[in-house]
Amino acid sequence: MRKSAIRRSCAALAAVTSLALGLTACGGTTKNDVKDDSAGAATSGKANPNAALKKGLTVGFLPKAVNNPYFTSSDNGGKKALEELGESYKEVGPSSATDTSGQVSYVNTLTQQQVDAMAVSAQDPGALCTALKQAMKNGIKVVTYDSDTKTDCRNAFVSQASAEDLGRTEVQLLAEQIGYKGQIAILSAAQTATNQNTWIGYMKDELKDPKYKNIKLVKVAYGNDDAQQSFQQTQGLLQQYPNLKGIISPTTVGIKAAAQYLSGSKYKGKVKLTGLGTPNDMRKYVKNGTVEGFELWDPAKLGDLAARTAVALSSGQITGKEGETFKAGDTTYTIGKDGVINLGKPTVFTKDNIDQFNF
Ligand code: RAM
Repeated sequence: MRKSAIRRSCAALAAVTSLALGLTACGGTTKNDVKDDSAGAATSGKANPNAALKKGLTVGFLPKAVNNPYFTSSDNGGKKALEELGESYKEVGPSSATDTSGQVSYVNTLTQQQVDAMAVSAQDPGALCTALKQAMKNGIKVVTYDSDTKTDCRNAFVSQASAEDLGRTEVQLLAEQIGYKGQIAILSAAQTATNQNTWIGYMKDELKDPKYKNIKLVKVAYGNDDAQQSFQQTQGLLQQYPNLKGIISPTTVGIKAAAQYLSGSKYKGKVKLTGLGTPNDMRKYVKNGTVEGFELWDPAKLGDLAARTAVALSSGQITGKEGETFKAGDTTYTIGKDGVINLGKPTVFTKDNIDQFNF
């Protein structure tokens, strides 16, 4: 039991009984007391940038969905970093990106297992809050990565890139490809996904610029990060809007399924497609003329930074406040507003550079 949990149950115990056994146990020093006290700066709310990184920590990764290859890459990046630092890694998570209650149960599981920190990609911004707050009360550090929750429900958010940049550049990429004219649609992931919804917000804002006055966003469809549903949604978009000129799919599962549909249809090369995809998934569609350009960050680097952030938090080097700095690998990161840490700039992939990437 963690120190705070011990304190709570001791208070309850003291209130109802004066059982000598219980009080002795509460007054004693347990292994976990020592462990939590050594967090020092972190528990007292002040960062100690010179604190040594602890070893032997357990960090649990909880992606949106475990069977999404994007998260296999990101979480493997986290695993590698943790092994290098002398920590333990575990991964739990639902198999569907729309199983929000499943994600809540996995947060509770990690809390019960007394992990030192968890890295979570939230399917829904609010749904995990109660469970994540309970985890933090138990002394567990909570990092969101890839898709955030509310700011008070985690210690820090490791963001793949500036959300604003991602949203705006996807519109810019598609606008150029369709000659700034025609109907466009968005094929997103789950309707509740924080990351996709934030990017879509910036896409809509970008489209307000007069240079896009001849472009009309006709629909936002949701493929739920499921290959079959995304494929069917793409098919449905083209049935409903036969004059559609382009699609933005800001999800690796969505863009791959949309490319697969377009590439086997009469729309190949005519309906433009961009968004966020992995070079390995998209290579053949770039080479066969279905897709001109799309973007992404390296998911393994995102997982690596999430893991190192979790360890820095658990070691008391940072607490998640704006302005704190810490070293992850060779790079020094500064925590920004609302506890956000940015990995860096995404890469745009085209036929000219795609073969240089293998993820
Ligand atoms: C999917 C997931 C993930 C997102 C990527 C781009 O794999 O929705 O959250 O960041 O696409």
